[in-house]
Amino acid sequence: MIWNKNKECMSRDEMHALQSKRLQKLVALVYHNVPFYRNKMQEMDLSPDDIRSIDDIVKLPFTTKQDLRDNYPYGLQAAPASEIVRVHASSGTTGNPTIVGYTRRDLSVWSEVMSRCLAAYGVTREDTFSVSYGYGLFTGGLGAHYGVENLGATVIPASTGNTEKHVRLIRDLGITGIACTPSYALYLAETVERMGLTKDDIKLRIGAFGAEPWTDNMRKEIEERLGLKGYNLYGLSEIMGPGVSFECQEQNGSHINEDHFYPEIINPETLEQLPSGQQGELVFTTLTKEGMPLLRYRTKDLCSLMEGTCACGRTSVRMSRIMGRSDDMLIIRGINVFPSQVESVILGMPEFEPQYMLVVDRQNNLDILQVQVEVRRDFFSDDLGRMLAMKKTLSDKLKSVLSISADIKLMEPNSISRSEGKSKHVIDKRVLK
Ligand code: ADP
Ligand code: K
Ligand code: ZN
Repeated sequence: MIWNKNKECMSRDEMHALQSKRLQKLVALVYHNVPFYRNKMQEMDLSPDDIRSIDDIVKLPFTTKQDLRDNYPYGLQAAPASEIVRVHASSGTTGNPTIVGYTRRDLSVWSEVMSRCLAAYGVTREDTFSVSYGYGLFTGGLGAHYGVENLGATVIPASTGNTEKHVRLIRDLGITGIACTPSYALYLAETVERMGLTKDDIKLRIGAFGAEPWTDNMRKEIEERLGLKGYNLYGLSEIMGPGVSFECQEQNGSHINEDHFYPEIINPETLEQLPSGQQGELVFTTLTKEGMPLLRYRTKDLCSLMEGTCACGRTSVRMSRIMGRSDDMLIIRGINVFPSQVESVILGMPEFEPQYMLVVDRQNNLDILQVQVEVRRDFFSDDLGRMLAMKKTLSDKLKSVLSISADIKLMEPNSISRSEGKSKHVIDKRVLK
């Protein structure tokens, strides 16, 4: 089903005109309300009048996560505080999280685009839909939640954790749809089997999977074991949250809600726009956002764009799967983790050498993060209690910075190898089959 035929099946000419009109309005807005953008444009000798169509977007400055960090917390906000009705946060590279404020209209756009995704997956008002992304500061939980409500299906705000209880709810309430990370879906399948149930005991038929990269093999396995059809759901907090793009029944690329989020692919080295079909870094401009609109935000996600009308009837540009990142961000249980966050915690504790290694693995379909760190010679002791206390302090600090638990392995000085190729602080053993 197509939620908003008007927008989703627009002719390319109409879309071009709509995007052009919206970009002009956006540029005028940020020029007047956001000193960061006004300064950047003035430095480039650019005035809002220079932007006449969406094709002029290449003249505009880029925005990076570092810019968000430098302007923490509200420096890039374009709407006055009285207009902001909700705030979400996602991980920053170090220290400060990224803060995103939404106006009432932003929230209604978000629900609209999420409803488009769900309708494309085949969700209807008859469905009971479990949202198993984390609720709270992350955009996953609440973002999907209001999309389900807006569509008119019944939402079960299950969030994450307590998987056995969740499985019982899935069975007892006849839950038909679920939004979660693909790795959590595999863990759920395992839990169903461990509880002595089969896919015939549950009624799940639709899965909305995202927040981390996954493959067609994972899709096949999840579909097989849970007896559902799994669709990709992509998004990021800076741009909105989940709902930026979605797979339709064709499962051939994810349709971008491009009347709201304008996509470009650039070469991450030269920053030049690349033609359709080529792989590079995905960049988004938020065409309608009021709270924190962004010009040409560099997602660091690597993928390609596909043009042409889809067999489903939608005319929007599609994006391929995310093939990797152009930075060192790791996604662990759907949560973004930067090695620099771990580094800053370790540098802040005199007990440790500035030597560490992150070892990421997937056991029983759950991501595991181990942090290996060298203890300074003068802090190394036979006193087990002291060593355990040191471990606990580090573990607590990491948990509060990363929002996920890490298993700490204390190492002797000089035991961590100093050069392991490109990202010498990360060993990622997860194989995306
Ligand atoms: P979310 O809660 O939607 O995951 P975050 O801002 O925490 O939002 O993380 C966004 C990042 O997560 C994206 O830039 C991308 O790297 C990754 N991501 C989100 N959805 C997908 C997806 N469907 N496939 C691959 N990676 C994804
Ligand atoms: K994520
Ligand atoms: Zn389609």
